[in-house]
Amino acid sequence: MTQAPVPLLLRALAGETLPRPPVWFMRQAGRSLPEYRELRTRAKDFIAFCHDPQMAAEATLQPMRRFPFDAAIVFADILLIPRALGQDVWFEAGEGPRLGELPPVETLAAQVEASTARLAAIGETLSLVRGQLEPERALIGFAGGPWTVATYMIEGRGSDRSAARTFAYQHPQTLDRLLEVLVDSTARYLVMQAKAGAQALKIFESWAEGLAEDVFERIVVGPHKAIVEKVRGAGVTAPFIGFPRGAGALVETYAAQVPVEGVALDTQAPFALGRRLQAQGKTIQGALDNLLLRAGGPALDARVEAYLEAWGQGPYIFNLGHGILPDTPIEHIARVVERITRG
Ligand code: 1CP
Repeated sequence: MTQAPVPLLLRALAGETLPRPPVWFMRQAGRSLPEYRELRTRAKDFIAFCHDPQMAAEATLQPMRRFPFDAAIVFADILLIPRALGQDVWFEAGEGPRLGELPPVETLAAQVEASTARLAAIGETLSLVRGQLEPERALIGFAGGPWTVATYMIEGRGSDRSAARTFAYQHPQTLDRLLEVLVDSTARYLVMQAKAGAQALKIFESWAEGLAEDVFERIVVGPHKAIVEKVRGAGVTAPFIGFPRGAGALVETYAAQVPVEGVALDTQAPFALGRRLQAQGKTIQGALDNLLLRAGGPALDARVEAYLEAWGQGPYIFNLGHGILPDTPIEHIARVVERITRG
């Protein structure tokens, strides 16, 4: 019997430098694909879509059929957690997420155990996808970083986060307690995802920018450490990718303190910073500008070569610095993925 091949993504996260990096793209499932837009018309709304395992599995697999990506990411959203904790969440067509009033934190805390059961459909999606995905392609589960999720819960929508940051200064104890509740429910959710078939776990801290170092350590580093420790404590060995987007120089503080295997870098990350993290034993992921992917042309080709040269000598996962934009030409995606997988 021949042994199943270990997916390149998992080899990279185990610290291996490979002949070519594995590649996947944030938001690879979704609005840039016509087949996604067609599928989307069949769902009552976005939340119902995420909680329908058949449809969500189909959305997860669509980009895998079209492109030779090395990993799939489960179709879901970071805002499923606040909903599972009892705060209203809905999506306004063409605008984005909206959340109802923030319930008292202890009311949310009482829902932590129930929240995991309310997210069972995402586990079913993962099992369905794992059953259909080739063994050499990895399946990624994810959740939002507690601070990022808290910004939506506090602001009630996507925003510049100024109200949430003000809240962090004016009500530090309430914020810390809210983050604790989110750490608990997120850790349980990620354990459930790993048990259902997720082979790597990503924490999207999309709004980590603009925080002073001590605040960053308190509201980003601490909660991420706690999540990883809880998930590990539950016996899960799947590697983690942490994505403190916008953290700038504090990415190094993050990498030094959070026991994640992989650190995802955003578009501003200098080559030298990536190499330092590799030298410190982290696998890095990133960091192509999603605007450059959309723009295409010689500048895109040149930048792809530059990343391969700068980061290809250490453990590296090729990806974007933020998610694919809806109007990105499919040929641009195909061209970059072809270049990376050609080696
Ligand atoms: O109209 C539609 O079809 C919904 C658009 C959409 C999609 C396809 C939303 C609403 N979420 C998703 C899926 C999604 N969200 C995935 C699926 C897997 C993949 O990457 O292909 C993932 C990983 C997310 C994660 C997510 N949701 C993040 C973190 C990553 C990031 O982009 O920074 C955030 C911030 C969200 C919130 C959210 N959900 C949807 C939107 C439009 C937003 C952003 C709103 C804002 O700008 O504040």
